Amino acid sequence: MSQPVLAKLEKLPHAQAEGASVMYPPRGTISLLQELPAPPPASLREEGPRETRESREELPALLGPTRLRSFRTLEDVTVADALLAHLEAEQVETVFGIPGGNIAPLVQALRRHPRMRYVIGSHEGGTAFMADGYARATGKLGVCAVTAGPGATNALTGVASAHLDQVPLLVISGQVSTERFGLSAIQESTDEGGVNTVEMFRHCTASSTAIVEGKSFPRLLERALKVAHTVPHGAAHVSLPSNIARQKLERVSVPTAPGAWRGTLPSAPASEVYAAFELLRRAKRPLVYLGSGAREAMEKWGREFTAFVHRFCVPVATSLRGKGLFSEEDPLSLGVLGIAGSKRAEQYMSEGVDVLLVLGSRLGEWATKSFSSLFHNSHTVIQVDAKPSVIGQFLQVNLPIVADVSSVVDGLVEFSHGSGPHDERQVRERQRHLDALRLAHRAATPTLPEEGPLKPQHVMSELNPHLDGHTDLYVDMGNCTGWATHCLRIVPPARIFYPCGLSSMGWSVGAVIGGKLGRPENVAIALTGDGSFLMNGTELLTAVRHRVGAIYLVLNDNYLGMVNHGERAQQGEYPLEDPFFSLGDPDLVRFAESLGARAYEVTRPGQLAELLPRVLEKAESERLPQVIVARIDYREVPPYGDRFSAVGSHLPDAEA
Ligand SMILES: Cc1ncc(C[n+]2csc(CCOP(=O)(O)OP(=O)(O)O)c2C)c(N)n1
Ligand SMILES: [Mg+2]
Repeated sequence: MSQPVLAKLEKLPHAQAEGASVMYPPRGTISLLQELPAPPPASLREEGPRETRESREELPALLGPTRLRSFRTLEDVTVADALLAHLEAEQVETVFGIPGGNIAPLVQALRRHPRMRYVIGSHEGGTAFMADGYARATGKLGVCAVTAGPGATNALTGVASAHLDQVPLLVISGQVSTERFGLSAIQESTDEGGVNTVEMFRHCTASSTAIVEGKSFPRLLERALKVAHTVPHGAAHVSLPSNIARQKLERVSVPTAPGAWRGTLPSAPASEVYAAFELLRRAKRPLVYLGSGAREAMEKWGREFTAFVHRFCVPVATSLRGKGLFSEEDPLSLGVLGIAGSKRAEQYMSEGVDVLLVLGSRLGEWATKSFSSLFHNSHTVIQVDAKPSVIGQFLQVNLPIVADVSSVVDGLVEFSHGSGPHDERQVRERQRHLDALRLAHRAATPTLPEEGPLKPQHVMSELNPHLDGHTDLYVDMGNCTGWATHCLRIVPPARIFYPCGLSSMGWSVGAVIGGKLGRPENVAIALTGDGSFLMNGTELLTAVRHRVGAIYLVLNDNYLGMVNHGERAQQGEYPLEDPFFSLGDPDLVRFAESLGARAYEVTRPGQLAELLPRVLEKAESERLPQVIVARIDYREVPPYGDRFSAVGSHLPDAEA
């Protein structure tokens, strides 16, 4: 915060940063007034509960970038209504899930709500994926509301997936009425009966809480929201018994704007950023490695960061989940370093790196090419992460920085304004080397045959020119993960998202719906395999019912291809054609059409390039899901490298 703003703040004796009983500065001292909080939902007005404002006529003021949080008091509302008022303050307009008796009061409240919609999916797992996609596309909270028992157990995979990918998600699961606890009521989800869903979610969320009476509800809900939003983001679960959801609250205080806990991560100490800057500036063979934890930083400082690395000629690689955070068309981009990553990133790394700056990557298996010894060629390692426990988990780190990644990027940029490269000649040499590396790899890239069977590489090269501007690509788990990572060149603001934390198949099929609903102005494309598509493909119906113009590109090889290839690489016993991993060759075009989607098939090189412009246009004009089934050559294997042989094997020797 700048000094003038601080000084201004200090002069206002009654101003507090946050709190329910904020005292506001006297009228006239502040020129900028915060906009009025939203009016109460029509349903609340109709039903009669009264709303009062805790604030005076004077509303909280804007002080530079600092906004005081304000609250309104709802009177005589149900817990379910209060919950929605909280979500509205978080600017959530869509909740995903499937109804059931034990979540009915919340679903009814959603149905009555004038500004929020409840998107009912086909399977709770799919709806949790939708909430995940919604959160990724919008940066807001993803919310999923499911019933007790099977609703919760079905949602589990999607919730775990979001949590492991650090996506802010709230899952509210229904629960039988508290007076029925211990009676083996239908779908009771406690220790005394059924599956204890609070315990179940505890293992795959950052917090899992049972609400057992109305008064503590706002506090517990707010706590769950804080946990989901605190960096690293994650999932939070709240179990809401039906009688508590219906309980009337005489008075409840509800915020009118998103929680103030966002963006409150500690900034890196200037001395540490300076050390990182000097190490990079003096390095002979530096490398910046961006993980998904650098997403916010790149969205904020991407342009400045690009200017910074160009000034010092520092090459940039990304993890798979960080793909596209730095333009892959930039001459300093080495692409993805990791499983199915780029050969030139690998080569640069194998020649030795004297300073490796890791921004927002925990360096897990995807990111390190199955814990490749390549990474041990780095002399000095700087790792920046908001979460201390991930620092140093794979590499010994010489300069650990526990802080907001944005603050480090911002700091590096700031320091660069005061000084140039340490050794201009060294920089020019590096530039020449990187140019040569790029040209050599370009020359070594095989050209694709124009005739013959459609290969996944054709699909990628025909898709790539359409991933421009505001396109969000949701990549599933399967061979599409490898193909997208290896072949696509992502240039921001286009974005690519993966479900690598849990690595669950079927994620993209739901995520693309949530993403498109959250950001309708963006083009939303799911890249998936036929097995994954079959897992969650009934969600097409959800997209049709809600007029979601999501695009699906299905790599149809009629196999659980990644597993088929992997088993073959490890065992070598069965041919790829063995029916053991095949999918029975269903007609995916007719399947998609039967659910109301538009569907197309491509079987030859060139067809996708011709079809895509029409499909992109139709997705927007018809607002219906568009499914392109690409019948690909099942024999093509993405360049997974050691991953196939590493499954179940020992770790590579660190000294190797
Ligand atoms: C929910 C889930 N089940 C099983 C797996 C293991 N698995 C990883 S990829 C894969 C095959 C995916 O098949 P498909 O979607 O057809 O993609 P392909 O690899 O054939 O392109 C399987 C079974 C998984 N990752 N997630
Ligand atoms: Mg397949």
